[in-house]
This record gives sequence, C-alpha cells and structure tokens, in this order.
Amino acid sequence: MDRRKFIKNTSITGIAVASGAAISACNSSSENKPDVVITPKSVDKSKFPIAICTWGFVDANAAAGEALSKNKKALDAAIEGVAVEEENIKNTTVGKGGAPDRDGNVTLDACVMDSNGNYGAVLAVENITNVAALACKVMKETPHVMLAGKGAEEFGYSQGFKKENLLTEASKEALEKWKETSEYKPIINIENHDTIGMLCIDKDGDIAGVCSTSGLAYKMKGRIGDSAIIGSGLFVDNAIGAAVATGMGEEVLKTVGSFLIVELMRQGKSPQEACEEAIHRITTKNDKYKNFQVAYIAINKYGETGSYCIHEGFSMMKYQNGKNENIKSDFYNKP
Ligand code: SD4
Repeated sequence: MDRRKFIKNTSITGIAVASGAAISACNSSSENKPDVVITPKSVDKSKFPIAICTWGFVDANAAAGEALSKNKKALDAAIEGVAVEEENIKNTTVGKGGAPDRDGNVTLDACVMDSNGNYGAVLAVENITNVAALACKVMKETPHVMLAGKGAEEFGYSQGFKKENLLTEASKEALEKWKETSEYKPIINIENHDTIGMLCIDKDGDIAGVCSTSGLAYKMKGRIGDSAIIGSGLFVDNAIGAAVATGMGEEVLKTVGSFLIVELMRQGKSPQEACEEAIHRITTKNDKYKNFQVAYIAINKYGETGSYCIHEGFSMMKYQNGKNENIKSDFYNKP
C-alpha cells in the first residue's frame, strides 16, 4: 500500500507511525508530506490528566484539574474551570465584571472545541455570564457553529441560562475615567491576567479546549477579537495537540495563531517551538509589536506543554499529578 493510501485508510483516532516520546514528522522528500499520526501505544497515559491555562488563574486551573481527576471528560473539565473566572466579578477581562466597550456594553466572546474536532462559539453576547458553556450548547444543540449578539443571547435563555447585568459599578467608574481621554491603547499584561484559555487532556488522553473573554477594554461597539474564532483564539486536533491565545486579538487573527501552532506540532515541532514560531510570525510582520502583547500556550498528545509571548510578564498554569503550578513564560522582546 502506498503512503497516501495508508494515511487515507487510517482512522481519525490514529493508527500510527510515530514512535518515541516526541511527535516526529514524517518528512519524507515526496511532495505528499503525510500528517503526523500518533499511535495510542506511544502515549504514556500515566501522565494524564493535565490542565493548562493562560495567566495565573490558579483557582480556575485547579477546578479543571480536580474535575479531570474525577474522570470528567476534557471539555467538561475545561468549561468548569473557565466558569470560575467567568463568575469572578473582580476579573475585568472575562465574564461578569468584564470591561465594557466604549459605549458601556459588556460583550463576551467564547468558544469550545472537543476531542472530535467539533467547535461551538458565541460572539458579542450580552447579559449571560457562562459563555463557554453557552458556546458548548451552540456546538451540541444547534445545526450551527457560531451564534452572535441577540441571537446567541436568546438561544441562551432558551437553554436555561439566566439574564444578568454584567456591568459592575467598578467597571462603570473605570469607563467614565477612560472617557476623560478616550485614548484606546490596550494595556500590556492588564492586571497580570486576561483572557482565559484552557486546554485539558483527560485520563483517556483526549484533548479539548476553551477560550472565554470580554475582549479588549473600551473596544468599538461590535468589535470581535480572536478568542471565539476557530484557529485563531483556539484550535484542537486530538491526534496532535491544541493551542490557545491571549492578548491583542487582531494580531492573532491575522496570523491564525492557534491553528498555526497545531500545524507546526503536526510537522514535528515541540509545543514550545511552535509557540515561539507563532510569536515570531507576528513580530516579523508587525514592527509595532512593542506596543502590544500576544501570548500562546500549547500542549501535544504526549502531554508536553509550551508557552511563549512577546513581552515579559505572561505565565501559564499547569495542573498535573495533583500539583497546580504557575510557570513563567519566556518572551521575545528582550533588551
Ligand atoms: C481579544 N484576545 O479580544 C482577546 C483579549 C485578550 O489580552 O486576550 N486580551 O482580543
């Protein structure tokens, strides 16, 4: 059987040709470079479960890790973890208490991807806190993958989500203060936490991910960032790995960063190398990179992880073997 046919006949769960502890590329010289395919036997499941998330969201990552330890599936655990920050009104970058757009509307973007490559997203949703769970409902209960604005909100109520005012007094005051200058200049490493992106591998070795945000503070009404967009804010391929982004969404969107990282891992790069290349893709194309932050985290099928960002100050949480650690990320912009 020739190689092309072999790949074609291979099931998506992955019969495989890779071996050893790292994903290796089948970089034959033929014009038809096959995908990396991983044999379930080469994955050491004793390393699992693992939960990683952007920034120092200790409680959110612990919640996901504990859910995974109780045998929850990767996506359910990630949604549970992210909900901790969506409900935290002190967090002005995610969910309830998130900073509004310049007209005072709190609009949330979120998406989920499961281990079968399914995707669901909601964009610019108002008055609903748990938008990652809502994105999951879009994935499971509708014939679509994305719902935006009022349609997403109404669908949420039909699914039992409650209507809440997401704009806190503190956010209102901060907006009034911002209006004194109305200078739109997204802050690098705002509050040292930001959009929450979470990637989980469950005990079975299956990968899923979630991304949830209130977007950039004082954005224009109607602005959508990367977080809910497949391939940009989040991408999961259960045969290879997953990646998730935080930071200046416009830059992530222009380089389709999370998809890029997963494809680089497919070609044999480690999660760390892939995150670095995705950041370099931005810094080489945009000489204004000193003015904004972008950060990525990634995990591969073996449970290896990586993270990289433009500016110092980003970190990743990692839960494994009952330990929940904050890991500082390496960064591009060094003096
Ligand atoms: C966005 N990436 O809407 C999100 C927001 C974020 O740091 O992560 N800010 O562009």
